[in-house]
Amino acid sequence: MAKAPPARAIAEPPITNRERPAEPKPYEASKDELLAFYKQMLLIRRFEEKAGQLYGLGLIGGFCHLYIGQEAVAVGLQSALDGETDSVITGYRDHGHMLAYGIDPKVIMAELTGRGSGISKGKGGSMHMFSTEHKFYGGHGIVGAQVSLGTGLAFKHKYSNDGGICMAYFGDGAANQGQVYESFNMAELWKLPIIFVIENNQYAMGTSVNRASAEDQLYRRGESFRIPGIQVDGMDVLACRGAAEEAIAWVRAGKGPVILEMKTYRYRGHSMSDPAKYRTRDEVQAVRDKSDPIDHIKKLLDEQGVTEADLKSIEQEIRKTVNEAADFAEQTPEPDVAELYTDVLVESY
Ligand SMILES: Cc1ncc(C[n+]2csc(CCOP(=O)(O)OP(=O)(O)O)c2C)c(N)n1
Ligand SMILES: [Mg+2]
Repeated sequence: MAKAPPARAIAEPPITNRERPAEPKPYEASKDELLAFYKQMLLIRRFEEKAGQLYGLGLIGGFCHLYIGQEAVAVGLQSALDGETDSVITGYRDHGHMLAYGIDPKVIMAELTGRGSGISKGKGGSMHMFSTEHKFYGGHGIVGAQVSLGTGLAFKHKYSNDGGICMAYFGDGAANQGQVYESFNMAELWKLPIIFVIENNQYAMGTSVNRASAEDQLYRRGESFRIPGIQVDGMDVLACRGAAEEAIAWVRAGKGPVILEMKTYRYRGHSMSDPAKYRTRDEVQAVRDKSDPIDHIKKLLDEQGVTEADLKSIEQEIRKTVNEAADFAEQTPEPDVAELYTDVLVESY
Protein backbone atom coordinates (compact mmCIF):
# COMPACT_ATOMS: atom_id res chain seq x y z
CA MET A 1 0.00 0.00 0.00
CA ALA A 2 1.26 3.46 -0.89
CA LYS A 3 2.44 5.48 2.06
CA ALA A 4 0.19 8.35 3.08
CA PRO A 5 1.69 11.70 2.02
CA PRO A 6 3.23 13.69 4.83
CA ALA A 7 0.94 16.12 6.52
CA ARG A 8 1.01 19.47 4.78
CA ALA A 9 2.92 22.10 6.61
CA ILE A 10 0.64 24.73 8.00
CA ALA A 11 2.25 27.93 6.82
CA GLU A 12 0.06 30.21 8.86
CA PRO A 13 -1.80 29.74 12.09
CA PRO A 14 -5.56 29.42 11.75
CA ILE A 15 -7.51 32.63 12.06
CA THR A 16 -8.41 31.87 15.66
CA ASN A 17 -4.73 32.25 16.59
CA ARG A 18 -4.28 35.60 14.91
CA GLU A 19 -4.39 38.85 16.77
CA ARG A 20 -7.92 40.19 17.04
CA PRO A 21 -9.71 43.03 18.81
CA ALA A 22 -10.21 42.64 22.55
CA GLU A 23 -13.45 40.99 23.66
CA PRO A 24 -15.86 43.88 24.10
CA LYS A 25 -17.39 44.66 27.47
CA PRO A 26 -20.70 46.46 28.01
CA TYR A 27 -20.02 50.17 28.14
CA GLU A 28 -20.10 51.69 31.60
CA ALA A 29 -22.32 54.67 31.01
CA SER A 30 -22.79 57.50 33.48
CA LYS A 31 -26.35 58.48 34.37
CA ASP A 32 -26.16 61.43 31.96
CA GLU A 33 -24.94 59.23 29.14
CA LEU A 34 -27.72 56.74 29.80
CA LEU A 35 -30.25 59.55 29.67
CA ALA A 36 -28.76 60.77 26.40
CA PHE A 37 -28.99 57.26 24.89
CA TYR A 38 -32.57 56.97 26.08
CA LYS A 39 -33.53 60.32 24.54
CA GLN A 40 -31.95 59.48 21.21
CA MET A 41 -33.55 56.05 21.02
CA LEU A 42 -36.94 57.39 21.99
CA LEU A 43 -36.61 60.17 19.43
CA ILE A 44 -35.96 57.59 16.72
CA ARG A 45 -38.91 55.46 17.83
CA ARG A 46 -41.39 58.35 18.02
CA PHE A 47 -40.08 59.87 14.80
CA GLU A 48 -40.55 56.57 12.96
CA GLU A 49 -44.03 56.08 14.39
CA LYS A 50 -44.96 59.54 13.17
CA ALA A 51 -43.45 58.82 9.75
CA GLY A 52 -45.61 55.68 9.61
CA GLN A 53 -48.70 57.80 10.37
CA LEU A 54 -47.84 60.42 7.76
CA TYR A 55 -47.31 57.66 5.24
CA GLY A 56 -50.74 56.27 6.09
CA LEU A 57 -52.23 59.72 5.51
CA GLY A 58 -50.66 59.86 2.06
CA LEU A 59 -48.26 62.66 3.01
CA ILE A 60 -45.19 60.55 2.29
CA GLY A 61 -44.85 58.99 -1.12
CA GLY A 62 -42.52 56.33 -2.50
CA PHE A 63 -40.63 53.94 -0.28
CA CYS A 64 -40.35 54.26 3.48
CA HIS A 65 -38.44 51.75 5.61
CA LEU A 66 -38.76 52.15 9.36
CA TYR A 67 -36.02 51.46 11.91
CA ILE A 68 -38.28 50.61 14.87
CA GLY A 69 -36.69 47.87 17.01
CA GLN A 70 -33.13 48.58 15.83
CA GLU A 71 -32.59 51.89 17.66
CA ALA A 72 -29.84 50.66 20.01
CA VAL A 73 -27.56 49.85 17.07
CA ALA A 74 -27.24 53.29 15.51
CA VAL A 75 -27.30 55.08 18.87
CA GLY A 76 -24.76 52.81 20.59
CA LEU A 77 -22.33 52.64 17.70
CA GLN A 78 -22.44 56.24 16.56
CA SER A 79 -22.08 57.57 20.10
CA ALA A 80 -18.50 56.28 19.96
CA LEU A 81 -17.57 57.99 16.68
CA ASP A 82 -15.90 61.33 16.30
CA GLY A 83 -18.43 63.48 14.45
CA GLU A 84 -15.68 65.84 13.27
CA THR A 85 -13.62 63.27 11.40
CA ASP A 86 -15.50 59.98 10.96
CA SER A 87 -17.96 59.16 8.20
CA VAL A 88 -21.13 57.08 8.18
CA ILE A 89 -22.93 55.43 5.28
CA THR A 90 -25.95 53.15 5.23
CA GLY A 91 -28.77 51.75 3.10
CA TYR A 92 -32.35 52.85 2.68
CA ARG A 93 -33.38 52.26 6.33
CA ASP A 94 -31.59 55.45 7.21
CA HIS A 95 -33.69 57.84 9.32
CA GLY A 96 -32.42 56.43 12.62
CA HIS A 97 -28.76 56.78 11.66
CA MET A 98 -29.31 60.41 10.76
CA LEU A 99 -31.09 61.15 14.01
CA ALA A 100 -28.36 59.35 15.95
CA TYR A 101 -25.88 61.69 14.29
CA GLY A 102 -27.72 64.70 15.67
CA ILE A 103 -29.23 65.81 12.35
CA ASP A 104 -32.32 68.01 12.77
CA PRO A 105 -35.54 65.91 12.74
CA LYS A 106 -37.33 68.73 10.88
CA VAL A 107 -35.21 68.46 7.73
CA ILE A 108 -35.41 64.67 7.81
CA MET A 109 -39.21 64.69 8.10
CA ALA A 110 -39.45 67.39 5.41
CA GLU A 111 -37.41 65.17 3.12
CA LEU A 112 -39.89 62.37 3.72
CA THR A 113 -42.78 64.62 2.68
CA GLY A 114 -40.83 65.82 -0.37
CA ARG A 115 -40.51 69.47 0.68
CA GLY A 116 -37.93 71.95 -0.56
CA SER A 117 -36.70 72.39 3.02
CA GLY A 118 -35.84 68.69 3.24
CA ILE A 119 -32.23 67.68 3.66
CA SER A 120 -32.00 66.60 -0.02
CA LYS A 121 -34.26 69.51 -1.12
CA GLY A 122 -37.20 67.13 -1.21
CA LYS A 123 -35.77 65.28 -4.19
CA GLY A 124 -34.33 62.23 -2.47
CA GLY A 125 -37.06 61.03 -0.14
CA SER A 126 -36.70 58.43 2.56
CA MET A 127 -33.91 56.43 0.93
CA HIS A 128 -31.65 59.21 -0.31
CA MET A 129 -30.66 61.54 2.46
CA PHE A 130 -27.19 63.02 2.84
CA SER A 131 -25.43 65.48 5.07
CA THR A 132 -21.87 66.04 4.03
CA GLU A 133 -21.67 68.60 6.84
CA HIS A 134 -22.16 65.72 9.29
CA LYS A 135 -20.08 63.33 7.11
CA PHE A 136 -23.21 61.28 6.59
CA TYR A 137 -23.02 59.89 3.07
CA GLY A 138 -26.50 58.37 2.63
CA GLY A 139 -29.05 56.84 2.27
CA HIS A 140 -28.71 54.28 -0.64
CA GLY A 141 -31.44 52.28 -2.36
CA ILE A 142 -29.22 49.73 -4.06
CA VAL A 143 -28.70 46.87 -1.64
CA GLY A 144 -25.01 46.51 -0.80
CA ALA A 145 -23.86 49.57 -2.77
CA GLN A 146 -23.05 51.43 0.42
CA VAL A 147 -20.46 48.79 1.32
CA SER A 148 -18.25 49.54 -1.67
CA LEU A 149 -18.93 53.26 -1.40
CA GLY A 150 -18.02 53.10 2.29
CA THR A 151 -14.80 51.32 1.37
CA GLY A 152 -14.09 54.28 -0.90
CA LEU A 153 -14.71 56.67 1.98
CA ALA A 154 -12.30 54.67 4.12
CA PHE A 155 -9.74 54.82 1.31
CA LYS A 156 -10.14 58.59 1.31
CA HIS A 157 -9.60 58.75 5.08
CA LYS A 158 -6.38 56.78 4.72
CA TYR A 159 -5.15 58.53 1.56
CA SER A 160 -5.56 62.00 3.01
CA ASN A 161 -4.44 60.84 6.45
CA ASP A 162 -7.28 62.76 8.11
CA GLY A 163 -7.53 60.44 11.13
CA GLY A 164 -11.12 59.48 10.30
CA ILE A 165 -12.71 56.08 9.97
CA CYS A 166 -15.83 54.99 8.11
CA MET A 167 -18.75 53.09 9.59
CA ALA A 168 -20.61 51.30 6.81
CA TYR A 169 -23.91 49.66 7.73
CA PHE A 170 -25.66 46.96 5.72
CA GLY A 171 -28.22 44.24 6.27
CA ASP A 172 -28.16 40.47 6.57
CA GLY A 173 -29.54 40.26 3.03
CA ALA A 174 -26.90 42.60 1.64
CA ALA A 175 -24.27 40.43 3.34
CA ASN A 176 -24.76 37.86 0.56
CA GLN A 177 -23.82 40.29 -2.21
CA GLY A 178 -20.70 39.91 -4.32
CA GLN A 179 -19.53 43.50 -4.03
CA VAL A 180 -19.40 43.11 -0.24
CA TYR A 181 -16.61 40.54 -0.59
CA GLU A 182 -14.69 42.53 -3.17
CA SER A 183 -14.82 45.39 -0.68
CA PHE A 184 -13.70 43.12 2.18
CA ASN A 185 -10.70 42.03 0.14
CA MET A 186 -9.59 45.55 -0.72
CA ALA A 187 -10.25 46.87 2.76
CA GLU A 188 -8.09 44.25 4.45
CA LEU A 189 -5.39 44.27 1.77
CA TRP A 190 -4.97 48.01 2.14
CA LYS A 191 -5.74 48.06 5.86
CA LEU A 192 -8.49 50.62 5.35
CA PRO A 193 -10.05 52.26 8.40
CA ILE A 194 -13.56 50.86 8.13
CA ILE A 195 -16.04 49.12 10.40
CA PHE A 196 -18.41 46.93 8.45
CA VAL A 197 -21.62 46.82 10.49
CA ILE A 198 -24.02 44.04 9.56
CA GLU A 199 -27.41 44.89 11.02
CA ASN A 200 -28.78 41.38 11.22
CA ASN A 201 -32.47 42.07 11.78
CA GLN A 202 -33.21 38.46 10.80
CA TYR A 203 -35.02 39.27 7.55
CA ALA A 204 -34.27 40.53 4.06
CA MET A 205 -37.70 41.61 2.87
CA GLY A 206 -39.64 38.35 3.46
CA THR A 207 -36.66 35.98 3.60
CA SER A 208 -35.26 34.94 6.94
CA VAL A 209 -31.50 34.88 7.38
CA ASN A 210 -31.38 31.14 8.00
CA ARG A 211 -33.28 30.45 4.79
CA ALA A 212 -30.95 32.56 2.65
CA SER A 213 -27.51 32.23 4.23
CA ALA A 214 -25.26 29.18 4.16
CA GLU A 215 -23.25 30.75 7.00
CA ASP A 216 -25.78 32.52 9.14
CA GLN A 217 -23.22 33.51 11.78
CA LEU A 218 -22.53 36.66 9.85
CA TYR A 219 -19.66 37.89 12.02
CA ARG A 220 -17.60 35.06 10.47
CA ARG A 221 -18.07 36.34 6.97
CA GLY A 222 -14.65 38.02 6.89
CA GLU A 223 -12.63 34.93 7.82
CA SER A 224 -11.30 34.27 4.33
CA PHE A 225 -10.13 37.86 4.18
CA ARG A 226 -8.55 37.79 7.66
CA ILE A 227 -11.04 40.36 8.89
CA PRO A 228 -11.97 39.77 12.51
CA GLY A 229 -15.65 39.71 13.38
CA ILE A 230 -17.56 40.30 16.59
CA GLN A 231 -21.17 39.32 17.28
CA VAL A 232 -23.05 41.84 19.39
CA ASP A 233 -26.41 42.05 21.15
CA GLY A 234 -27.91 44.79 19.04
CA MET A 235 -30.85 45.22 21.41
CA ASP A 236 -28.57 46.43 24.20
CA VAL A 237 -27.22 49.93 23.67
CA LEU A 238 -24.37 49.40 26.15
CA ALA A 239 -23.24 46.22 24.38
CA CYS A 240 -23.35 48.16 21.10
CA ARG A 241 -21.27 51.00 22.49
CA GLY A 242 -18.82 48.57 24.13
CA ALA A 243 -18.31 46.74 20.82
CA ALA A 244 -17.86 50.04 19.01
CA GLU A 245 -15.08 51.01 21.42
CA GLU A 246 -13.05 47.88 20.65
CA ALA A 247 -13.71 48.01 16.92
CA ILE A 248 -12.74 51.68 16.75
CA ALA A 249 -9.55 51.11 18.76
CA TRP A 250 -8.53 48.36 16.29
CA VAL A 251 -9.37 50.31 13.16
CA ARG A 252 -7.83 53.60 14.34
CA ALA A 253 -4.62 51.76 15.21
CA GLY A 254 -4.23 51.01 11.48
CA LYS A 255 -4.96 47.28 11.83
CA GLY A 256 -7.53 47.24 9.06
CA PRO A 257 -11.27 46.59 9.03
CA VAL A 258 -13.52 44.86 11.55
CA ILE A 259 -16.94 43.31 11.08
CA LEU A 260 -19.58 43.87 13.73
CA GLU A 261 -22.62 41.63 13.44
CA MET A 262 -25.41 43.33 15.36
CA LYS A 263 -28.15 40.86 16.28
CA THR A 264 -31.31 42.90 16.15
CA TYR A 265 -34.91 42.79 14.94
CA ARG A 266 -37.25 45.00 13.00
CA TYR A 267 -40.76 45.23 14.42
CA ARG A 268 -42.43 46.69 11.35
CA GLY A 269 -42.64 45.32 7.84
CA HIS A 270 -39.73 45.63 5.45
CA SER A 271 -41.29 48.81 4.09
CA MET A 272 -44.66 50.43 4.53
CA SER A 273 -46.15 48.20 1.84
CA ASP A 274 -45.17 44.87 3.44
CA PRO A 275 -48.06 42.76 4.78
CA ALA A 276 -45.47 40.64 6.75
CA LYS A 277 -47.02 37.25 6.04
CA TYR A 278 -43.68 35.50 6.47
CA ARG A 279 -43.72 35.68 10.27
CA THR A 280 -46.30 35.51 13.02
CA ARG A 281 -47.47 38.37 15.19
CA ASP A 282 -46.47 36.23 18.17
CA GLU A 283 -42.87 36.16 16.99
CA VAL A 284 -42.73 39.95 16.86
CA GLN A 285 -44.53 40.32 20.18
CA ALA A 286 -42.14 37.90 21.87
CA VAL A 287 -39.15 40.04 20.86
CA ARG A 288 -40.91 43.21 22.00
CA ASP A 289 -41.72 41.61 25.35
CA LYS A 290 -38.32 40.08 25.99
CA SER A 291 -35.73 42.33 24.44
CA ASP A 292 -37.04 45.74 23.51
CA PRO A 293 -34.01 48.07 23.50
CA ILE A 294 -35.92 51.01 24.99
CA ASP A 295 -37.48 48.96 27.80
CA HIS A 296 -33.98 47.73 28.58
CA ILE A 297 -32.56 51.20 29.01
CA LYS A 298 -35.61 52.25 31.04
CA LYS A 299 -34.75 49.52 33.53
CA LEU A 300 -31.17 50.77 33.76
CA LEU A 301 -32.42 54.31 34.36
CA ASP A 302 -34.74 53.07 37.06
CA GLU A 303 -31.76 51.46 38.81
CA GLN A 304 -30.01 54.87 38.62
CA GLY A 305 -32.90 56.50 40.45
CA VAL A 306 -34.57 58.15 37.46
CA THR A 307 -38.27 58.40 38.28
CA GLU A 308 -41.38 57.72 36.20
CA ALA A 309 -42.10 61.45 36.30
CA ASP A 310 -38.65 62.24 34.83
CA LEU A 311 -39.24 59.73 32.04
CA LYS A 312 -42.66 61.19 31.35
CA SER A 313 -41.30 64.67 30.92
CA ILE A 314 -38.64 63.35 28.48
CA GLU A 315 -41.40 61.58 26.58
CA GLN A 316 -43.39 64.83 26.35
CA GLU A 317 -40.37 66.79 25.20
CA ILE A 318 -39.69 64.22 22.46
CA ARG A 319 -43.29 64.09 21.30
CA LYS A 320 -43.17 67.88 21.01
CA THR A 321 -40.00 67.74 18.89
CA VAL A 322 -41.52 65.10 16.63
CA ASN A 323 -44.84 66.98 16.27
CA GLU A 324 -42.95 70.14 15.40
CA ALA A 325 -40.98 68.21 12.78
CA ALA A 326 -44.22 66.83 11.34
CA ASP A 327 -45.85 70.29 11.25
CA PHE A 328 -42.78 71.72 9.56
CA ALA A 329 -42.81 68.85 7.05
CA GLU A 330 -46.47 69.42 6.23
CA GLN A 331 -46.37 73.19 6.04
CA THR A 332 -43.21 74.08 4.14
CA PRO A 333 -43.58 74.27 0.34
CA GLU A 334 -42.69 71.66 -2.23
CA PRO A 335 -39.52 72.32 -4.25
CA ASP A 336 -39.74 74.83 -7.03
CA VAL A 337 -40.27 73.28 -10.46
CA ALA A 338 -36.91 74.73 -11.56
CA GLU A 339 -35.25 72.38 -9.02
CA LEU A 340 -36.00 69.52 -11.40
CA TYR A 341 -32.93 70.57 -13.33
CA THR A 342 -30.52 71.16 -10.44
CA ASP A 343 -28.22 68.56 -8.82
CA VAL A 344 -28.45 66.41 -11.94
CA LEU A 345 -25.30 65.22 -13.68
CA VAL A 346 -25.60 66.29 -17.30
CA GLU A 347 -21.99 66.23 -18.49
CA SER A 348 -20.68 63.28 -20.44
CA TYR A 349 -18.13 61.22 -18.53
C1 LIG B 1 -29.20 45.32 -5.82
C2 LIG B 1 -30.57 45.23 -5.26
N1 LIG B 1 -31.22 44.05 -5.26
C3 LIG B 1 -32.46 43.94 -4.73
C4 LIG B 1 -33.09 45.04 -4.21
C5 LIG B 1 -34.48 44.92 -3.58
N2 LIG B 1 -34.36 44.90 -2.12
C6 LIG B 1 -34.56 46.02 -1.42
S1 LIG B 1 -34.33 45.79 0.20
C7 LIG B 1 -33.97 44.17 0.01
C8 LIG B 1 -33.66 43.31 1.21
C9 LIG B 1 -32.40 43.67 1.93
O1 LIG B 1 -32.40 43.15 3.22
P1 LIG B 1 -31.31 43.42 4.29
O2 LIG B 1 -29.99 43.60 3.62
O3 LIG B 1 -31.39 42.36 5.31
O4 LIG B 1 -31.69 44.84 4.91
P2 LIG B 1 -32.96 45.25 5.80
O5 LIG B 1 -34.03 45.66 4.81
O6 LIG B 1 -33.35 44.11 6.62
O7 LIG B 1 -32.53 46.43 6.59
C10 LIG B 1 -34.03 43.83 -1.32
C11 LIG B 1 -33.78 42.48 -1.85
C12 LIG B 1 -32.39 46.28 -4.23
N3 LIG B 1 -32.90 47.39 -3.71
N4 LIG B 1 -31.13 46.34 -4.73
MG1 LIG C 1 -32.31 42.43 7.18
